[in-house]
Amino acid sequence: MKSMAQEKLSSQQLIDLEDKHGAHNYHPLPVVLAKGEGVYVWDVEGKKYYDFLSAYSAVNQGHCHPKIVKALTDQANTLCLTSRAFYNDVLGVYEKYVTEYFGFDKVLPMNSGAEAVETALKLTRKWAYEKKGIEENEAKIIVCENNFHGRTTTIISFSNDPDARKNFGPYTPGFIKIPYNDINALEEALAQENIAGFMAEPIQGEAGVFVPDEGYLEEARELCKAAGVLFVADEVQTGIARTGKLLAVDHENVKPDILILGKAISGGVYPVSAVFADNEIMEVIKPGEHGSTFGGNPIAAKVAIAALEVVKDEKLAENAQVLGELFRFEINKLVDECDLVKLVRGKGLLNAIVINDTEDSSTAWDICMKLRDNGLLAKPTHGNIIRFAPPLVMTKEELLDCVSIIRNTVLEFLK
Ligand code: IF1
Repeated sequence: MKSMAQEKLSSQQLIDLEDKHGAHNYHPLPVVLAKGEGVYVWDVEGKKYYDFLSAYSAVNQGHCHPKIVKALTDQANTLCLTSRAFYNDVLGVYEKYVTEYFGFDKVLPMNSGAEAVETALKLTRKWAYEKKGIEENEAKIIVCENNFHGRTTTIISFSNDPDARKNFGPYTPGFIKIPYNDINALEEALAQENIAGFMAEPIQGEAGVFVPDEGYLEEARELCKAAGVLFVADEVQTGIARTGKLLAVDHENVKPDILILGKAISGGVYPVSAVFADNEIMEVIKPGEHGSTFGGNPIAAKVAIAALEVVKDEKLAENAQVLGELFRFEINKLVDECDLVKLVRGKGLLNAIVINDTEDSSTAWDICMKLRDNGLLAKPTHGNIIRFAPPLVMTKEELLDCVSIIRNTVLEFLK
């Protein structure tokens, strides 16, 4: 008698298992994936799809990239985890590689994006007390409305998304919310007392791919510098070539004081995140003041080096830039052709379409269900917005094939 783990289960059986035994903290599109390769994924029944979400921009290098998987398996067969109680022969090599790759003196390695965001917040506060001279426990950090920086209690304390925040109190104090892409609001907030930092996504992903005005990031950086406030860029979703440059801040030649990376720094093969800063900031963290069991482990380090080499070797930023322009050009034809798609926006291969319906309508979801039937996987962010973020290894032919799937699905939807 085969155990359940051995017998081949159907999609529905697997959905039922998750429903019965797993917390219901997600509402996935009803498709059960079993294999991934490059821009493609296959479901349990063998149906092939284009992946147009890339695990929320973690799989920029494409599914199961052979070079990254080899780095994982080679290291996993050598030395998986030492903890930071001891040195190992990988971490220092990785730290040199990534700090030179992104142009900072130092890196603090963590695992998830939220952990890296929390690390950046702690670093900003500690710097404010020990270098800027703000009175202890009085530091304030400016954040933007409609932000998404992760799911920890402190991070959701400054979220204005009721789903992310409700009934998780009491909340962490010390944050000031301002409208995104509003330089005057930032200037006013910076004039307040005890401001330690300003943290923002260079493009607001979950909010619906909101690209700020040209010059916003540069002006924000200048204002922070003038005010003696740290500019913290959360590039967990926009980083690693996703928006057509290595980092989204590169579009404006802005170097943040603190850079936060996650997701595709590992190509989606292993949980890796990192916080970068120069010595004057990073030196406030002393031994025993911050850490993580798995942070910077040998597998994470080797996987991240391989994933970042792929970004350069395969010119993924350049490809994202070119294909992103082509995608928006083609989808704008659809905007002109039918009322259902109000607009398309984004940078590089981080894009979204706004559906011409109310936020609480099921239209965006229904369109994603039909896209699934037509062989393309995407998912709405909020209500009437569908994010489109394929792996950056996509070819022009594959992208145009996806555009025709999206176009035919929307037009079919109108019938
Ligand atoms: C979910 C989307 C949401 C992020 C930014 C930090 C983190 C994220 C800019 C935290 C994570 C993920 C989380 C995942 C869905 C996805 C997401 F925008 F990417 F689509 F939710 F907003 N900073 N984003 O985008 O990184 O701890 O997840 O590694 O929680 O549903 P993490």
